Amino acid sequence: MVQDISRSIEACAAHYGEDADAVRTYLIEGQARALALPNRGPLRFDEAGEVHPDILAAYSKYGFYIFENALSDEEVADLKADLDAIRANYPTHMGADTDAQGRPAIGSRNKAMALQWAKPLSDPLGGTALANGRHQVKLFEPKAKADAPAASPFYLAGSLQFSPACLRLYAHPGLLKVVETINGEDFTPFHEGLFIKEAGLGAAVSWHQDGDTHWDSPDFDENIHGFNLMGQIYGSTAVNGVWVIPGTHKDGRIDITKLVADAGTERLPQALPIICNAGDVVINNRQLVHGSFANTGYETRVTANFGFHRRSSVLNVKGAGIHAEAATFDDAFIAERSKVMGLAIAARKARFPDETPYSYAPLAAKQDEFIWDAAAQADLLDYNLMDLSI
Ligand SMILES: O=C(O)CCC(=O)C(=O)O
Ligand SMILES: [Fe+2]
Repeated sequence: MVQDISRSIEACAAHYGEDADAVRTYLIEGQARALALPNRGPLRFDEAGEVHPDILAAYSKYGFYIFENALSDEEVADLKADLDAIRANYPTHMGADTDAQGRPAIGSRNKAMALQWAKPLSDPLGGTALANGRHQVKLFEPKAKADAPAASPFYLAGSLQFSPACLRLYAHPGLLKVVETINGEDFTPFHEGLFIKEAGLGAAVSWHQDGDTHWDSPDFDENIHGFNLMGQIYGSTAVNGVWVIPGTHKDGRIDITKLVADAGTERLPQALPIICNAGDVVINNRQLVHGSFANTGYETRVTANFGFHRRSSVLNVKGAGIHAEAATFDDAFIAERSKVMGLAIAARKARFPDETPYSYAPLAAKQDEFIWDAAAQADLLDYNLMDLSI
């Protein structure tokens, strides 16, 4: 069952003046092309407990795959409740230290990157040098309603410290089996965050590819910059969702300015939207050309992103410095950052005691030492200073 977003498609098209018909057609046709691709379905394993080869083949071919209903209703409800608490703890305005109840606001104690704001419906990254200039073109910025705030939260980095439900999601055993299959059992963390695209406010993320360090590596391949898992808390649509160009994760670095110039429009004809219901989780290759338009529709999207790398992609590599200050990731650095996985497994076990926990090979001998409680959650403060940004 796909959400009916006809009203949002109309609302979106109405922002584009003489391009309204083109926008409407792009959204409707993109949605149809996305739903026709054979890269969605439940998490499936064969008799030996291995990830079903059809999933791996489709992921490799298209660069993304949608695990439908990967999250239980209970898990989605936990994520929504945490998100409500996070919203209630937003600073009263950008730069404020306290929330509406006078409490220290989310992010006010952090040294690391935490809550990021954007002007409603803007494209804050496109055409700028931010994130090493990876967002090459600036997207159209629709006009927000007159009563919209000057800025609204659009990204929360280091999300595992702010949300026990996100921490537990990080240890989802079926998803981690997929991670292990693609990146090896000694896989490593990358970075976690929430993309917040509130209805009528959410900013755009211009077309880009995520990787930074390994494009010219002699060992370059489709998996060298890792992938993100994208847990959908409310669902994801043609209007509010991420659009991707399938297969581009194999092509190396792409001149996006030229793609847009050749197409004569920012609505890249090769792209299609990732369409999900709440509780679906996407695996998205970081090398895919991807981006999202401003959310002019009536549905909010919040994506719980959590990414992973192959150990060989980060070990003794100097980081890109995008998600955290550039450091060289030696064994000890990676081991320290990976402790979050041990804590996440413990947190998940406490909440879902009947589930068989994931066994993370690098910590298997030490897993019992991880105890999740409020103090352990608080100790995560600024854990993302050690993100493995490549
Ligand atoms: O969620 C979005 O709108 C952008 C996602 C993205 O760029 C990413 O996950 O790397
Ligand atoms: Fe991205």
